[in-house]
Amino acid sequence: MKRHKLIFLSIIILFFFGCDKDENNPKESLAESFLFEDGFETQNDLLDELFPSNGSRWSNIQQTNPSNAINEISISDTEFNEGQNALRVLAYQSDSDLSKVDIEKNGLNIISGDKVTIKADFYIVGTASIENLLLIDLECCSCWDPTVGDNYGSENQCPGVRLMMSGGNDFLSIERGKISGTTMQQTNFPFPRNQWVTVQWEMTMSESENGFNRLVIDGTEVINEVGMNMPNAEVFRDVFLNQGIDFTLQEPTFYERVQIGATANPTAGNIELFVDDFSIKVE
Ligand SMILES: [Ca+2]
Repeated sequence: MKRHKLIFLSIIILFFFGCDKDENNPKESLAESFLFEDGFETQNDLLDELFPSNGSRWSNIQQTNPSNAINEISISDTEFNEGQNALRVLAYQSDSDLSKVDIEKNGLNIISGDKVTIKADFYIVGTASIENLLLIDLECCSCWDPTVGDNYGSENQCPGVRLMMSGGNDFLSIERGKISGTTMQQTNFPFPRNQWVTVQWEMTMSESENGFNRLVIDGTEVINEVGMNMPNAEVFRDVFLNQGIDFTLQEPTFYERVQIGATANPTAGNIELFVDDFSIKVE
């Protein structure tokens, strides 16, 4: 009897594994996937509602004010693209301090090989040049070498990839400076202003050149390039060695947080923008 049961069990196990093998990518079907979605909906238009104590929504606000103004972040009930609310940010022009105001979700665990899709709607007010404005940052602060500290400038201590306006004005591009990569640029599709625009950023994560990077604006693919999109231990070691600094990228290397809003405003003016219908999917 026992032996029969074992054989029966084995057949069942084989059957299930067999099913997995029949799929195109058995690894993908077994891997845990992560999805965080937030449309900035609230009961009373209060920013606090985005930070419930159970951690199910956002983690915190990142805000750096220029010396003579205070940036703003709030819930809008007049401009939105989904539901009845959106996030509004107003980042004043930078001076000696780099002006920022954005919202952050942390606790992510994005590693090499993961397929990441970040999607959000933006409404950027005005038609002035917004060259160098940063909208989304994906970062790993935990991978920074703690013994190096801020000798290299505190601004760079969270390596990662970002979406940045480029090409002389408002051509949204994939910026990789903080991982010592070049910017993946496009100058075919200016960012529409004073209207809602859907941005989709897809990546297959890699610390080598075989990473995948795709950017879609309002359904138009503007970037589709292979290339590194995670910090590479060897690259970091070499870059820092050039400055006489001994740097060890911390392992395991993973992106732990995403920020969205005016994650930095190095433009020549004040930036008012709205964000709605955010999602990040990790497969
Ligand atoms: Ca909404």
